Amino acid sequence: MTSAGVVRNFVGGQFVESGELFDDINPVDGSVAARVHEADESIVDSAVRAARKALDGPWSRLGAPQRAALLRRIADVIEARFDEFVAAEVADTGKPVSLARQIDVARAAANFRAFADLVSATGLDSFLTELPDGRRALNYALRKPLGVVGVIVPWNLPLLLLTWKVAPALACGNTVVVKPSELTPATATLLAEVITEAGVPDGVYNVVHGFGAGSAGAHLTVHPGIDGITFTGESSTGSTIMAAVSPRVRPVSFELGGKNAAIVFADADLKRAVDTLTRSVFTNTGQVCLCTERVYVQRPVFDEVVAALAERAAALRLGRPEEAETTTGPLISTEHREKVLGYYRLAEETGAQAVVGGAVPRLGAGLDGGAWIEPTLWTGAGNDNRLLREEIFGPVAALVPFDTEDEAVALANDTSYGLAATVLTTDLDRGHRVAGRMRVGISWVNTWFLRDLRSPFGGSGLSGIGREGGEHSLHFYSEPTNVCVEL
Ligand code: NAD
Ligand code: 6OD
Repeated sequence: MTSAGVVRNFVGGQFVESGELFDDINPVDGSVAARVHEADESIVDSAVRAARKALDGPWSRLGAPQRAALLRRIADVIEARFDEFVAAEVADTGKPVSLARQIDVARAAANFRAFADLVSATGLDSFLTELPDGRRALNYALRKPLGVVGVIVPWNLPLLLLTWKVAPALACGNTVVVKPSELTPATATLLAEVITEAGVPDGVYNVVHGFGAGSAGAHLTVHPGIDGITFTGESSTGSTIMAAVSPRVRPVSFELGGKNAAIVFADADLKRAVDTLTRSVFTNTGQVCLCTERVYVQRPVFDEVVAALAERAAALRLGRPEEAETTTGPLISTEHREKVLGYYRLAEETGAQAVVGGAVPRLGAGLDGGAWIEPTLWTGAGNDNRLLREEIFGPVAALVPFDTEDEAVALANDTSYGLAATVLTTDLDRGHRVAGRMRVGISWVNTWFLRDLRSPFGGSGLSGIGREGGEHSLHFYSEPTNVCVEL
């Protein structure tokens, strides 16, 4: 697939070229990681047709235990080719090798195993019906796949987010056409080799490359052969996709943007709180939808938390992904850096103080063509400042003092997003109470991004529609048919 740095589409079990190629840029130094074949309308159409044919072919005759066995085999092959996946993910994103190993690729294998286990163990409703007139019936539900599912995913955790959707879709017997981000096409394509090697029939997993509007993404969303769309990305893109599928009334599952808050109470274990914030603000250079960008700190410990977090931010090591001491990679692209730098300028214009960072670092050694940016913390901005209202998606947070629990809850909930929150306290009653009052899909207490793949995942408000994870994924990727047998 990526031989000689060329990335192709994957349709009906074959790698497919097109007339148009675009560059896949390595954000570490701006070099070209690969040349990518962009899928035009006819390639997208052939991918959807291949998926439809596979849906009605031998794949449809496999039961859940057989599909689960294939999913486990996929996980085994990912692990056997672990280093290839790490290298591909790192070349596309510039993230530290350690991060790609611990989060991205490890979770890809875990996603396939989790949904193999789940689909093997989960039943559906059955009722013995006894009507007042004496008739009796057995009602039971069969799980049917949704059909051909379009899977559109972003660049920040490319393989993790792709497999989070592909694994349950295949577990439920669907076929998929996936559209990875134009910025990170490699691991979705490598997965095509793995899926074939694991013995999954041709056409079950297809990959089309390209951009959104006017390209593969948009072609997929308007294709009449698509039975549902699962999407992770920006809220505004979710809105465009919803409009594109609405004439055909297809189901959508959306995991969208966030403007996540952390609340630090004065009774928190401050060392643990600062450790947690260091992860929640700066992991993956702040490019995780769950990352904290607003930190509300109770006034008696405000200065101490600001100083300690600034010290941790200053100690982050920006550098080449393969160097052991590197903690922090570049942003995904220089275009994205322009957007993030717009907020650095906004901070200056609105009188917010950068207690650390605030600029583009000069790293030298061939890295200056990359998308590097300094991890940055601001004070002196309030909830009315766009710094605290808009998703920035960089290694940044604004810290704001508060006095009472009610005030902290009101500040944290004062947003149009609703993805995740983190509550830091040693008072467990308060932890449960405040976590439950957060208007979000995921509320953590004294931790961040600790995941159980059986639990519901998704967002409220602008952060999404629906929940995936565990049985919630099975609900989206399948449709129950009720059978009623009079006894
Ligand atoms: P994006 O919305 O720009 O792109 C995501 C995907 O959609 C890409 O594959 C892109 O090519 C495609 N796309 C863009 N326009 C399209 C269109 N008109 N039709 C069809 N497809 C289209 O998002 P991004 O910049 O790649 O990713 C960052 C965003 O993703 C952030 O907002 C982040 O919060 C969000 N995100 C959310 C979650 C979550 O679970 N809630 C997880 C990761 C990222
Ligand atoms: O952990 C997951 O399952 C998940 N969907 C994480 C999303 C992270 C956002 O960037």
